[in-house]
Amino acid sequence: MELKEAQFTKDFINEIRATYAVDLKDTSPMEQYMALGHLIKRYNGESWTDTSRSYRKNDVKQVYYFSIEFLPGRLLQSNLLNLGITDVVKKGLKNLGLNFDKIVQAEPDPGLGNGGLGRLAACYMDSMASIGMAGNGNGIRYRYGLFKQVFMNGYQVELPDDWLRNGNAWEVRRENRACLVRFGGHVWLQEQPDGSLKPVYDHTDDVLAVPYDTGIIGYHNVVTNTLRLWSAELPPNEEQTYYSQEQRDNIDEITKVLYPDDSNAEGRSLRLRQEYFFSSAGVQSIVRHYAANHTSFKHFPQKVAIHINDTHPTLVIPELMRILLDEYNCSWDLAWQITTSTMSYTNHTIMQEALETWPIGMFQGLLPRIYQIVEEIDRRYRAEKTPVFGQNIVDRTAPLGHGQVRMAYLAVIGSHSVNGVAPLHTELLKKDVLTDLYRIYPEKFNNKTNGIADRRWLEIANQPLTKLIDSKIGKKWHANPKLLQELSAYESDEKFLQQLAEVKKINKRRLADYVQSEMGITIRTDAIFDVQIKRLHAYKRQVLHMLEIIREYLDIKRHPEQSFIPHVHIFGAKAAPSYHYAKSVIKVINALADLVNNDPDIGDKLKVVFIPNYGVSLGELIIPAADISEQISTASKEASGTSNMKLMTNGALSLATMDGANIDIVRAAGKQNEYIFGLTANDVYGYYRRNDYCAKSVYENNPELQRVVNALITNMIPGITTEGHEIYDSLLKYNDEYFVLADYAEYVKQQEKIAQDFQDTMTWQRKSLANIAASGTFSADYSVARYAEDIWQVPYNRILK
Ligand code: 26M
Repeated sequence: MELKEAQFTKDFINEIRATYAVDLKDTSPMEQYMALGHLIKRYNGESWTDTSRSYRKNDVKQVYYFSIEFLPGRLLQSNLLNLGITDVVKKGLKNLGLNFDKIVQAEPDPGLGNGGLGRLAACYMDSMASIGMAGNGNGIRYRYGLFKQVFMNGYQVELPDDWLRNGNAWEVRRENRACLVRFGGHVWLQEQPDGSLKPVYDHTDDVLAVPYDTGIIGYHNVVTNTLRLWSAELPPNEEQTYYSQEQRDNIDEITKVLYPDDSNAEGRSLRLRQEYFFSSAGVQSIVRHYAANHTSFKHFPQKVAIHINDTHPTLVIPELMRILLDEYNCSWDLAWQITTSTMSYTNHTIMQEALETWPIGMFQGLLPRIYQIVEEIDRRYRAEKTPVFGQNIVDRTAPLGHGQVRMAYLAVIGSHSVNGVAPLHTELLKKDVLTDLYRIYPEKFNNKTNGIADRRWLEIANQPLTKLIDSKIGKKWHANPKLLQELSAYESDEKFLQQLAEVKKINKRRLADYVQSEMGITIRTDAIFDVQIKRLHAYKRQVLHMLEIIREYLDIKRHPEQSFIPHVHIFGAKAAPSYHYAKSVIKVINALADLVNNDPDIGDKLKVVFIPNYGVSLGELIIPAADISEQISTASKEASGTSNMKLMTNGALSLATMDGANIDIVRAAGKQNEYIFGLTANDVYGYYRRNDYCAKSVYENNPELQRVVNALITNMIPGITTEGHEIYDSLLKYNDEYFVLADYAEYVKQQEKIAQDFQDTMTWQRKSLANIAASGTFSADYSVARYAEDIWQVPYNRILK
């Protein structure tokens, strides 16, 4: 948009006066931020209205991306960037004597997601708007986001994330678009005068779903799409219904807090209520909007695509069926045809314990009408498929089985497309996790490799690097990130490689300052910054990284005279509050950090920094400073990973297993530019098949490994008696479920190679450059364009091949 500095300054001062009734000099950064947010929202209002109007006028097909999590990060800088007014606003604020960075930091970072799944949804929202696609988000407006993590005596403690405390500058409450969502009660089918059956409800608990919309601004293209998040409230009280405190609490509870577990489908009924709540409200509002502009539902799938981000929103399938059957009198066959043509599903995990199932009793009690519909889906599925495929496979794959509603199976059966998030992951879905359903519906399965919002992760997070890149290849890559490839031309330009090294130094300095001021730890910026940032999970193997630190520590202690390339090991990771083992790993890493960081024999050769409360904002600080990107999951377990892509685009070299999208990163950047080690997915499946992995014999045959692992139980690390034993036992007593010991030796070899290679700055920066240049292909712009072409069948208007 066009904006003159004088205009901006005037508007901003007016905004401050009108909102806070004080002079600018008496406002806090939070107030300045809120005023700026409101102003930008207002500036963009017209474009938001115009976008909606033009979609309606041209009857453009809409995508609705349903996700129980959205992790957008702070929006101020991203909105300024996409509107093209960053410089004007920065200059204006500076001339008013204000500190832009402080204003940016005052924005709360909405933690409405756990990790990869929620962040992916947010990256896709940005890209859909940026490539000019009619894509809307649909989710939950949690009153409290993911807990704030603090460490007390090295243990994780969870504090509430009261992110709405000062209001939310970007959202618009739209009470006039609210919907009623029904839970519980009784339902029976009553014959109508025309012979049809209509459900009649009795004693239901109704909840009002109120939408809060946030404009998602496209990059330099005047498109503003909508992210709609639903909040649960008391229904309007026309009949003066009395609500007991318990009833009020039950309603309040639905959108109060995000479930902090991203690995275990716990099966709590509140979670099921959350899932139906936003699925139902979202589908109701889609249908209402559609019906206001169309007379027949026959062409609904030509105008609407609904995407199911992991199984949590799967109830959109029976919910759309319900509305078509009960409210629009469609026949079952027509409703089913419309529904399956509309729905598509992405699977994000192959971990068995994350597959959602609900006990039938709970499901039926909470959602009686939806259950009837699921039963009918199940009955018809069995009737249709058994004659063709036989009883056994149909029993194994039907939506209902073993007393459970099986959400992933329902999602596959009710969708026309099922995709994994990296090529290996998609193959594993076909061969393992969903293999029976793949036999029945081979045509539905396809791959869509994840992508990231590189404008956020490079342009905003790493301005020094962006400037340097722009100075060489111009700015066209901002809208077409594959053009980063043009940087390859500079691989022998030593001056450029030197500049690249200097940029990295600047970013390391920025992180070092944060670590100094927040944690009181001094780190040297000429050390290798070895970074592992992701949720804490056994399969992600933070323990392997921890063993490496013990090895380095012992090494320095035994050979103090030997030269040692300085290392800083940086962790960021939240553990699910109920995940005992993960919390023990945090405690041990923190105890190890205390030991190492305070040992005078170690000095500044080795530092361990576990930065508390990792999230999007800290990612923006840490990622640009990384030399090494630890992507060390057990092969076959990480569906894709996306921090691997963010670190790559910021010039970090991957220390990685051949898992998830690491495989594709290696292919894109070249094996010589990464550090690859460990079992392959095939090796891992081989062990499963033969059942012959023996962690103990790996341990017994490697004396160095023994010394390192023994450090967990020999009081070398003060204060971790039980936690050290737990990890030790997971490796030796319980035979090392994630093959940590199997991969140890090769991992260490690569760590040694890294220490060697790091000393040759030119060669190192050349590898770094190769990663940056090849990273454009992992832009979410392309991922979303592939979804648009292959799955959603919707147009977009930026050319992306
Ligand atoms: C389920 C039930 C109850 C409570 C919480 C959940 C739940 C929440 C989040 C389950 C899984 C959740 O997220 C899984 C996730 O983040 N998966 C990651 O998705 C990324 C994007 O595709 C991939 O890159 C990661 O490899 C994958 O682990």
